[in-house]
Amino acid sequence: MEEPKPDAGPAEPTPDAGPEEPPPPPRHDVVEAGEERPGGDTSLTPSSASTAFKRPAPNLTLERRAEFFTGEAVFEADWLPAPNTTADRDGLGPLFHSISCLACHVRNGRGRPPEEGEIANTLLVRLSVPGADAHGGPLPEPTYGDQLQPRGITSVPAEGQARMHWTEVAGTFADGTPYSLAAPELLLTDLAYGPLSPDTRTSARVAQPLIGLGLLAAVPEATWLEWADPDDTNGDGISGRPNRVWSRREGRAVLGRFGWKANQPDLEHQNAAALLGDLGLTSALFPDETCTETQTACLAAPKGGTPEVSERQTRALDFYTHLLAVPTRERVDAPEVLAGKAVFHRVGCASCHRPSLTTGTLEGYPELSGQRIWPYTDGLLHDLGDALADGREDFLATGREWRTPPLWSLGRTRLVSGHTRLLHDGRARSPLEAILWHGGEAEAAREAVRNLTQSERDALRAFLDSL
Ligand code: HEC
Ligand code: HEC
Ligand SMILES: [Ca+2]
Ligand SMILES: [Ca+2]
Ligand SMILES: [Ca+2]
Repeated sequence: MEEPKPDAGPAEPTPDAGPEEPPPPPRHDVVEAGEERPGGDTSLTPSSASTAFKRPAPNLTLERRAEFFTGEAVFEADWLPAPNTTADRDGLGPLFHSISCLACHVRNGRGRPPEEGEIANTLLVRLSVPGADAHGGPLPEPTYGDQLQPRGITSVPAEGQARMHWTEVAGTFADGTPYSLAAPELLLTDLAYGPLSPDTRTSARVAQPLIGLGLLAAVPEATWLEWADPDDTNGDGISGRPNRVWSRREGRAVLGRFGWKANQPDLEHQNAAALLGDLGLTSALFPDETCTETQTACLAAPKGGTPEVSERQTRALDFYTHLLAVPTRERVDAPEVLAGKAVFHRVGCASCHRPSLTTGTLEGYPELSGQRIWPYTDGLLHDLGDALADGREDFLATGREWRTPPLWSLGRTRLVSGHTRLLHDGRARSPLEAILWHGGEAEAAREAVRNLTQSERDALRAFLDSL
């Protein structure tokens, strides 16, 4: 079967044109047009490494830049419990995780898991029990709801704390070089509302980097779906399935695009869900606090308005999260980087981490429309095996499936976030460790990496660092 490929411009190599006419093998050790600007016209060369994820897209007009900074103020605001004299900043909690969005998405980068003995800070825990709600979503745990909130306002006990116990697991590359992976075990302690339901499913997830998200929102659904191969009809061991999740706004199931399991349909839902679950702030889309029936102090606590976050504020926040510039790449033409790019393609990373595509049009966002972008994702869910499984279903995503995360700006993780932790729960300490955790559909790619020589591994690392 012919492998579908969106956006087949002349510069795009043809991966598979069917048995009749075998095309010349595509070359990946050369610079491709535009790849140094992964966000198309929203790309920006950052002037400072630590603010690289905080810049507005350079193709915004001056007026729209002002709206961006209004949204930034909402994103960075420290919220306060109600009632408070600063009425446009109150309503925090009663149960919450952080007092601002920025507290988890530090410098708009990624969170990290707790070290041994620490409590989780920029990692959160989703909870559910088997079954599905009326819209096919996870069924909240009866007492603690769908997320563990580790903090409460004065009169309301925090739900509990998330910690991790780490075990080193030794392995070796085929050339005999040893490596070690840190395997996490999630521990929920200090549970203030009694035991969790015995069949509770948990999913520990770190905060994701926030660049380029509007571009991903602007990718036509058909582009992602062309890459889906749920029954692996082309027999390459890689399936790829879309998630379908509930849109409150549209009142129907739509393609899931955001979150580690593609569990949110769009940035508007993602942001409003974060306001509620992470900060305890109600908005038009999520008007009810997270308190469950048994959390009486939570139910009795004062509110900061109906809803607590105004439409003006959510609109600005949504604007902001759509239009964060994607940093430009460096060293795209360095020989080692190009050698690593060839390895990336040869071992099959690009089957899921699809290098490039073109956005469609997103209403209200001309800056994001028609852009050739290089996110290195197919936007689809993949079974990555037992070791990474959380065993928790999230709409159509099984307990073994995760959405292929974009890899753009991967190499900036340390300078932006101050650490190099990767994967949904931050267990990997480097890109190479992230690869070594891959299993399931990515097992062949992982084994191919285990069989690389030291210099090929170095080249692959140089390529990933150059993104
Ligand atoms: C407790 C830490 C925490 C706080 C606070 C937080 N987030 Fe997040 N954020 C996360 C995690 C974890 C995810 C991944 C969620 C998932 O997979 O279900 C995420 C995902 C996102 C995404 C989607 C990214 C992607 O690539 O799909 C956006 C957008 C986002 N958050 C915006 C916000 C906004 C806006 C706020 C403030 C209202 C906020 N976040 C507050 C932890 C946090
Ligand atoms: C079958 C699809 C698939 C293949 C093949 C694949 N990946 Fe992944 N990759 C994923 C998924 C899904 C995740 C997220 C897993 C998780 O968080 O538990 C991921 C995560 C990653 C991450 C961490 C990203 C982050 O934001 O934390 C890196 C780095 C990565 N992959 C690189 C590679 C490289 C390099 C290769 C080739 C050797 C490769 N992947 C092959 C699907 C794939
Ligand atoms: Ca509230
Ligand atoms: Ca809760
Ligand atoms: Ca396939």
